[in-house]
Amino acid sequence: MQLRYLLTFLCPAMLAVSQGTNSTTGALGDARPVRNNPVIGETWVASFDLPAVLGTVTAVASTIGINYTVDVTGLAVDRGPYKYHIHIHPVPESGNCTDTGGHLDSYVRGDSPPCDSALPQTCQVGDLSGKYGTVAGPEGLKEFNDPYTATNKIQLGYIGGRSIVFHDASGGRIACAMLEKVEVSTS
Ligand SMILES: *[C@@H]1O[C@H](CO)[C@@H](O)[C@H](O)[C@H]1NC(C)=O
Ligand SMILES: *[C@@H]1O[C@H](CO)[C@@H](O)[C@H](O)[C@H]1NC(C)=O
Ligand SMILES: *[C@@H]1O[C@H](CO)[C@@H](O)[C@H](O)[C@H]1NC(C)=O
Ligand SMILES: [Cu+2]
Repeated sequence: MQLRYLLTFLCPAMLAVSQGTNSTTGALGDARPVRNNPVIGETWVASFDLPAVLGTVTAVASTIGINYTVDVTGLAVDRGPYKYHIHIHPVPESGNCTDTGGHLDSYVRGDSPPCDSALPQTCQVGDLSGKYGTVAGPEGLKEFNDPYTATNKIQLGYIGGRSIVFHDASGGRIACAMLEKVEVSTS
């Protein structure tokens, strides 16, 4: 009798809690905006030199997160739309994009459900095309601010040692390049 009472009391309450929970939020919560990049304007670049993806993805440290410019060409229109992400590992000597590992997922939300671009804070931090749109080809041109990635090492969304990977419509990793800090010459 007591147990039965407990269950009828608890179940609606649990249901209410689970409905209120945002199912796409990561285990560590929603991504939080980065406001402590050490040098505003610090620039990182991933350079793509294949005919199928030629150009750059540039990341500039901003007061909140990072400003990105995607500027590539060569994308075959019949293989698009193309996704592009920050993956967690560097590109190996061999150039094999498989070795760049999975998406930068600092808040541990997993690949599914897919990113809802209306709620970018709930997406995988590295899912740039999910948050800001795919590119169709032959050019891929995008400019956006992503509040959740960082040039500050202590931040979950730190981009150092990561790679940018382009995927065709089938999901294949057609090109990858490391994000590298642009050293400013002082001469
Ligand atoms: C998901 O979380 C965001 C805040 O991060 C909130 O704005 C949105 O309403 C939530 N969605 C649902 C279905 O609870
Ligand atoms: C980043 O972009 C915003 C506009 O989206 C701009 O106001 C800001 O100055 C840019 N930051 C840098 C460091 O370029
Ligand atoms: C890339 O690496 C993966 C996993 O190690 C392997 O299965 C695949 O054959 C490699 N691709 C090439 C082109 O070497
Ligand atoms: Cu990817």
